[in-house]
Amino acid sequence: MTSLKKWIEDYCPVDDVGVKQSRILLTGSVGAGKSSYVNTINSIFRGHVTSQAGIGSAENSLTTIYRCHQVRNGSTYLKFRLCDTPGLDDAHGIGEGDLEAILDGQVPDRYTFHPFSPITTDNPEYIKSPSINDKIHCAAFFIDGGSVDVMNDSILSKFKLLQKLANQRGVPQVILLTKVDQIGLEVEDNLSNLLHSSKVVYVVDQVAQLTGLPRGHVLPVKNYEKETELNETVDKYALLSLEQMLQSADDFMYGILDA
Ligand SMILES: Nc1nc2c(ncn2[C@@H]2O[C@H](COP(=O)(O)OP(=O)(O)O)[C@@H](O)[C@H]2O)c(=O)[nH]1
Ligand SMILES: [Mg+2]
Repeated sequence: MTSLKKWIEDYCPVDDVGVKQSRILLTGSVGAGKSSYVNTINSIFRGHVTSQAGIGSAENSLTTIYRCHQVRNGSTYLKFRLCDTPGLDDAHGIGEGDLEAILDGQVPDRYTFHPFSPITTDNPEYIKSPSINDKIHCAAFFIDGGSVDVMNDSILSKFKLLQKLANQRGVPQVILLTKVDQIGLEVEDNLSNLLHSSKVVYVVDQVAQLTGLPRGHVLPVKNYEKETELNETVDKYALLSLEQMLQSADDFMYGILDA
């Protein structure tokens, strides 16, 4: 655990590519736990449970602002950003146009999305000539593991959209399977056995099969939501998922170097 945390503290994007901080896109369904994930990662490096990204099922889930969160580690910032979106949703989220612009680094931090009207090139905020530093280097699609019907058709079609756009750009994808504490009752009682719980393994397999991603790209996590103190198991799975996403971001950059 401490070595995992240390790895992330020491993490730097691949040399010679010109990326200062790797950018991880957080997308998926509204309410799947994207903002809570930002808070979870923040909490781990702050050393106590904290809340920075707007979370919640009421007005905050309907947040329409793009935020590229930095994570503070003492007096410095870690070398990645967690780019939080409202999620892919016809009514409250963003659509294909905004998603493409985000992947390409054309949407600035703190941009306010407008449902049904994606950012356009004539928008003064639109980043016309994004550098590699502005682009997304790894895309995480969040799925609520606690919902009974984990992968309904609508979620699957949103994932397929992300997959299509990310593949066109060579951006690696992972799935973050959140709320694993809600998959089975006994899991909540025994968080430390989370990964080995057959119910979680079953859902991971199911999601991998439906999306066509390798099982190792479906990452189970439990976010801090009601806790007031840090928990080793929560930290471990959150850090494992982050490590994997940063390694994927590096793969993307090596791909550019080797092209
Ligand atoms: N039990 C449980 N609840 C969670 C978890 N992650 C998020 N939540 C709750 O799910 C709701 C939506 O979370 P939020 O982070 O706002 O979702 P977002 O729309 O994807 O940003 C909030 O009430 C969170 O407290 C988790 O891992 N377990
Ligand atoms: Mg959110």
